[in-house]
Amino acid sequence: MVNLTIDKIAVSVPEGTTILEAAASVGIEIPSLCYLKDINEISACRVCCVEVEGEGKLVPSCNNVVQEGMVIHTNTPRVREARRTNVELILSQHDNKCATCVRSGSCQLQKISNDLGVLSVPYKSDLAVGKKSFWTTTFPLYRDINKCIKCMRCVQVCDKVQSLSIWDVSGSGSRTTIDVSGNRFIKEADCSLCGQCITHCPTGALRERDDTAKAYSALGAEGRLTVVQIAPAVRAAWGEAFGMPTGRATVGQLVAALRSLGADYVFDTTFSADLTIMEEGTELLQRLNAGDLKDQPMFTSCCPGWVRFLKSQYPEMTGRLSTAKSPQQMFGAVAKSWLAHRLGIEPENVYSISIMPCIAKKAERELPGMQSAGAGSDVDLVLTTRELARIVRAEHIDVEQLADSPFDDPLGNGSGAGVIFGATGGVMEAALRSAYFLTTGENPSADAFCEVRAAENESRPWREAAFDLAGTTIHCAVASGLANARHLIRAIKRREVHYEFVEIMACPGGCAGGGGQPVDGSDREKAASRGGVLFSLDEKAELRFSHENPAVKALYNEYLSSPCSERAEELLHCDHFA
Ligand code: HC0
Ligand code: SF4
Repeated sequence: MVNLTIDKIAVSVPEGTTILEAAASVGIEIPSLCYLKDINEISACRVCCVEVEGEGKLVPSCNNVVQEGMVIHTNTPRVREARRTNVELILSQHDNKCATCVRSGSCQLQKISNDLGVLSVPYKSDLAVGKKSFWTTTFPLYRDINKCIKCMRCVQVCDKVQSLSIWDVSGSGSRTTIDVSGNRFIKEADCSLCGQCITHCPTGALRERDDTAKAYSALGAEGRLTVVQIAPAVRAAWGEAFGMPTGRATVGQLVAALRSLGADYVFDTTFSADLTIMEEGTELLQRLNAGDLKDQPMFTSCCPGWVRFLKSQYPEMTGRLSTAKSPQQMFGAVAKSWLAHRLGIEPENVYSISIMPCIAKKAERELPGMQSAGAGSDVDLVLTTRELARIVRAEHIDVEQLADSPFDDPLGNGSGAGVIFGATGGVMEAALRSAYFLTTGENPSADAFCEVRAAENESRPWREAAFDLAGTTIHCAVASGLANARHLIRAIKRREVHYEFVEIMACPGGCAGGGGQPVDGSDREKAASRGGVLFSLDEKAELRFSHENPAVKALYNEYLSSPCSERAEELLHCDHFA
């Protein structure tokens, strides 16, 4: 252990600990703008500088490790002055229009400026001008060069966590900025649209395409039925956007908010997650029986960030994806067919909106084959959790005061198995619960497969487990984060490992950590705690098996006849090569 003093407090920490971490261990928060633990420890912003007795110069605390006997001061006049100058210089190259910024209130630059009492910037404003400074693209990810503070977080997250290296430094001197690597347009780069660069950006330089205006006009439209679906992971996180702790705001309150915004029906994506299990589980057993999984596994296909990744990085493996559409898309197809039929309305008069923790879902709705109900796109509009929160705020809805409202029937019925889709390992677990039933005719214990839930400190960057289904062993693997997925795919291709069924989610922790989820500017990774909320909702659910969902059964009885039937294939499956 190393012993030192920070702000007159005696501290003892393991060797190799940074000054910033040592201070945090005794509750002293050193501000920073660029630091991300293990991902970006480059002291680019110099905001985390501290004074070390005996050293002439200030030192950045994020990448300097503690030494025995050090005496450190984290907040002296000299430190504050240096931080202030650094922040003022950053502000001189930043578009400081907080009133119209999507990150106002959760921006780390805004917070540090306020904390330091910066009321004016003494340096000449030097913003980028010219055509490269404004993106006019309709791509679901949007970048504002004049809000970029060159902290390098997006570069490092995309590189280290997602292995895609979409961003890079461009220009030099005072014109240094971050741009799409290789001088490409973002549409041409292989961006998975995971949105991790957005959630790790300390300012408003990166954000999703704003589709809230379309939502306002849809929610207010006469003569059309507005049908909203809520994704599993949204329920764990949406209250965070209103300063509430993870899991505090309930999904019932979200349903109530959507009703007061003008939604005609509010349904649950967990319904179609259960439907996905029926279709994907049946496909798995068919492929298993046909000998198709002898060499390579079947991959889950419900995460559109992962599907984009596989198609761009390993196109030769596209055929390994399940043909089952994602729950979002199955929901849209069912809403504009079976639901419209039951309600006696024309499918064209249904407008379907989904609330997703995800950016890639905005692109998924536009893919070929996602118009299968014959009434335009099966899903008309996708809003992220953050966009929904903006609408709720604009409508002055007091979230804490909302009373729970139930989902509508029949597409509001979902099982606990559907809820855990939103956490890494959840799709696999839900699928195994029903695959067990489909092969043995009996239900397993609902927790029989919880081994596939991600655990920390794995020796490999993915989790594996094997289960016996009526005498056949199914080898499974689960990965989240695309760099982890890449490791897994390489091992599969090199035949170092063999699995029949593999679940992959693009975002670390699964949709709970999705790129469309709220950001609070704290740098705390919330995927695990949000996932915990989803697993506990499943534990408390009356219905824990997808195949027991009464609405799913009714859909098969009245409309589809059976999983993977001709009609089910038409509506609920897709051709990934299209
Ligand atoms: Fe997910 Fe989904 S679990 S991808 O993360 O499968 O976005 O929450 O909605 O579609 O259900 C996201 C979350 C979904 C879908 C579901 C799947
Ligand atoms: Fe990289 Fe994901 Fe951002 Fe695309 S959305 S640039 S893949 S981090």
